[in-house]
Amino acid sequence: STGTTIALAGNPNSGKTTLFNALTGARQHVGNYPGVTVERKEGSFIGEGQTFRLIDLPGMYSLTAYSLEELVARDFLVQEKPAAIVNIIDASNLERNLYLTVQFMELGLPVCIALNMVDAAQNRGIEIDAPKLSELMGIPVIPTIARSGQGKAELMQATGEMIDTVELSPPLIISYGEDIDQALAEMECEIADALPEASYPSRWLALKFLENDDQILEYCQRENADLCARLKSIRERVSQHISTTLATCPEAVIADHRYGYIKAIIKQGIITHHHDRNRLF
Ligand code: GDP
Ligand code: K
Ligand code: MG
Repeated sequence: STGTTIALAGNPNSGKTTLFNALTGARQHVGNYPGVTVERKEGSFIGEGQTFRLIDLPGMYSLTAYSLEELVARDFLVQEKPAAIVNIIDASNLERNLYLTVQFMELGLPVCIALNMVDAAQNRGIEIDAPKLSELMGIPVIPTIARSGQGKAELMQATGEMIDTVELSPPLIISYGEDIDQALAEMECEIADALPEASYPSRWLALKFLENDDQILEYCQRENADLCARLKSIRERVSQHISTTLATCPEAVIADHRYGYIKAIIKQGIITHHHDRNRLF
């Protein structure tokens, strides 16, 4: 299919395929990603004045790929660089789902949130303040019910507007504490110098390197073995220090700070719990 490419991405069971079906109807086809048995679903959404090529990516929890599905989804995002990610989120599990959102934003791709399953959340007494979440995250947040198609037109409209207005979506920069921030800055400079044509943002490569991402390690080794050795020694140094002072590893510190970033946003009154009085008796 043709048109601007948009990836539908999110945790497993957030409603990606349901939303994909609602948006594409019969205009879809199914294949496989090269060399693997992971299903590749592609379709088109035809809106007013614009056509989008939609990709229903396999479910993922993290951009550090642990499963084949996650690897396929991650590779698609970093290699094919879609014009936007529509990030489908289960409104009942906001904090856990936003862990992936934050990683998309760190990669620097434009992200529009489909706050899905708002019907199920409401039934459980959970209400999310979408405009406020949008303001605090700095990205569009559109409530949807993929099962009924509710919100799908608004979602595509917001995504189209985002693509049209975002010239350059600067990657989100989270502070990971002094040790890691300093190591990241050093690594970022090394990478920018040694791999000016890299297909990933330098800071993102540095972050993945500190997170011990096998594919990224192999990539750096392949592209520039000297660089890889220097990055390894920086990581070794910061790992030693974190191990001595905090008795943990860089990956854990990075995950903690990402959750800290998300918790700080959620704390500002994003979620309201309505207690169902009837259930008390
Ligand atoms: P995927 O794994 O992200 O592709 O998720 P699916 O599209 O397969 O959906 C997982 C389950 O959630 C299915 O049973 C869907 O029918 C259901 N589902 C999807 N969207 C909604 C929604 O907005 N509201 C409700 N109540 N259920 C939904
Ligand atoms: K599923
Ligand atoms: Mg699916």
